[in-house]
Amino acid sequence: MTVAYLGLGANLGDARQTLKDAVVCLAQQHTITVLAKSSLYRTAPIDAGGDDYYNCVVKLETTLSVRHLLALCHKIELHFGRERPFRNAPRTLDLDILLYGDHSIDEPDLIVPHPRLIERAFALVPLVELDPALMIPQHGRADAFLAAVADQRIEKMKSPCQCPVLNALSGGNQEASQAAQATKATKGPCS
Ligand code: A4P
Ligand code: MG
Repeated sequence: MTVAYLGLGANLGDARQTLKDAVVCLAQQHTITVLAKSSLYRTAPIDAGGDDYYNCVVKLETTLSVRHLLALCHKIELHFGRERPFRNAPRTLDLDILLYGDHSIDEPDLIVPHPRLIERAFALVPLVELDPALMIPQHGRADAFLAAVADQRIEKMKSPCQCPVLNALSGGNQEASQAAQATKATKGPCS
C-alpha cells in the first residue's frame, strides 16, 4: 500500500460537479481507498487561459504501482471528456499525481513529486489543508512554500456539499474509508 496525493483541476463544463464525481469515481476503485479530500477551491488560471479553475486534492491509499495509477488517471480523465488540443488548454478534468509515497521519479512521461507543485497555490494550498506538516521529497515541508505563492488568487468554496460520501471524506475522519468502501461497485463507468 502506498499513500499518494492527486491534484484535481477543471475549468470546462460543470467543473465543480466533475471534481465531485471524479472523487467518487476514485473511491469506487477496488485498488484505491480515498482517505481524505480537501475543500474545493476556485482559482485563477496560472500559465493558462480560459475561465477560473476549480481545484482540490485527494489523499489516497493504493495497491497500484505509480505507472498503473497514472494510467488510471488518464482513463478517468477520458471518461470525463478530457481533450488536449494544446498545452494547458481548458479542460473538463485534469488528474495529476502530486506525490506517491516518498518516491522521487524523473522519467520523460512521469515526474513525481509533480514538478510544478511547489510553485502553484492551487495544488499547494489544498495539500497543506489535508496535511499541515507534510514533507515533499527533495523539497522539505510543503507549508514552507506557501508564502511564495501568496499572490496567486485562490478562494475556498464555502457551500456545503450535499454528497454524504464526499462529506465523510472531507477532513479524513474515521468513517471516510468505510463510506468510500460502501460506494465501490463491481461494475460501472469508473470501476
Ligand atoms: N506527467 C508527468 N508527470 C506527471 C504527474 N506527476 N502526474 C505527464 C500526471 N501526469 C504527469 O499531462 C501532460 C503529461 O504529463 C502526461 O502525458 C503525463 O504522462 P496532461 O494531463 O496532458 O497535461 P497537464 O496536466 O496540463 O500538464 P502539466 O504539465 O502537468 O500541467 P500543469 O503544470 O499541471 O498545469 N491553473 C489553475 N488555476 N488550476 C489548474 O489546475 N492547471 C494547469 C496545468 C495550468 N494552470 C492551472 C491549472
Ligand atoms: Mg495532468
